[in-house]
Amino acid sequence: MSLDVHAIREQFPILQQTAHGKPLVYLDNAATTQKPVAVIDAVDNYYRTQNSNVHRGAHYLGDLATAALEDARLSVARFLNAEREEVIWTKGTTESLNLVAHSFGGSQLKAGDEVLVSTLEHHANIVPWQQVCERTGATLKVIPLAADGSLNLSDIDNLLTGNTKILSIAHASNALGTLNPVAELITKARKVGAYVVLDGAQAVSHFSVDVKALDCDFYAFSGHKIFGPTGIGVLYGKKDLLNAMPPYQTGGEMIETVSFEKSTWNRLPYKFEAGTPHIAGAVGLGAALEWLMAQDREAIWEHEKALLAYATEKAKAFPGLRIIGDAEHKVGVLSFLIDNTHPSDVGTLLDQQGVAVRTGHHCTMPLMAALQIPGTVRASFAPYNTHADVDALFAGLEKIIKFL
Ligand code: 7TS
Repeated sequence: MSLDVHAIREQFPILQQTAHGKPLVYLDNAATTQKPVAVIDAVDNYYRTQNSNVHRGAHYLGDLATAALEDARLSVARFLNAEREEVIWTKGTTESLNLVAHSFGGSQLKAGDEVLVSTLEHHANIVPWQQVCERTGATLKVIPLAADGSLNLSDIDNLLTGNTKILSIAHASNALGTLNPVAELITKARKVGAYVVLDGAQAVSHFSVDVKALDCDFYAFSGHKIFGPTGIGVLYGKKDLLNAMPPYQTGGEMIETVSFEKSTWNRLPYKFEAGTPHIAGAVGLGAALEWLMAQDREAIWEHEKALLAYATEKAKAFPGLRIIGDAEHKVGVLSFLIDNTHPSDVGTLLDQQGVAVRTGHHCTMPLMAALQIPGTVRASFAPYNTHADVDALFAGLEKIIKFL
């Protein structure tokens, strides 16, 4: 069944507006996605009818808010095929990865150990590991890049060794769209006894992810990149690992008992949720995941692949355009450069025509260095994008070429 894109678009009110007097063409979905009415209404309803603090059992509204927060957690658990207590609320992928790096990495790593990441990681999956390696004496190692923007795995058996304690890798690349062979990498990591962390920020909105089938140890994603609110995200972790880890942040909610001599920790998942959580955000994310799970996800994946293939074909025919990252397996991201133009100029001129893309290094400076480019222009697709959006992008580029 093909996707009814028109029916999907109607559920995203923001797409109906204009930008600089032109119909809005939103192609910056890798930065953040737009929100369907189901999410906007869930957040609105939460503040209108349920708002209270949670887990205090104090009164009627407190019970409603707690139930809403915990129902949202159940939605995440169902979405990832995880257990309820394996779902930790965070601010987003960045905080999720910091939590794993500092709590798990910080307690596991010692001098001589290695953490393996890849060249195409977002800074959020590099810098926390760098910090923890510095603190523990472990070494950060890097999987190199192949010419097409996929990972060069020719030397993987020398990189992933008995010294590798943690492999932390993007499920899909934000800058290039490359879909990494995570199943194969997890199998290899298991053989040397390494733990696996997946940065799912650019994966979960595109296709279904089953953490049990993948058998990863940790999985991180952000609400705002999957049709939910900003400021809320998820860390999935295997229960036995989470139980053995020290808390990341301390304070209210995450404790069992506190005295001036000693404090003890709450059970999972609360041990990792110090302070009042972003309740409305979690409710919105729960609604976003329920909305997405009610869609035909296979059809969404096929639709996005078709958009990418259409855009790639147009890009290849466009004079002076160089695609950056043309791996065989990709999510709907088209990164490119145009001869004799600067990415930010292209972005600004596209914006004037109502077309939203992102330009720059996309928080992947080591990747840009490896590619020897300062940045790219990036168009990234969501289920509500159409072939007409791709046409608008290329019509915009035609005008820019004439102008520049
Ligand atoms: N990991 C990946 C793969 C990402 O794409 C991003 C955000 C992050 C981590 C961090 O997520 P956050 O929600 O905590 O900020 N990527 C982008 C992007 O490509 N453009 O803007 C944000």
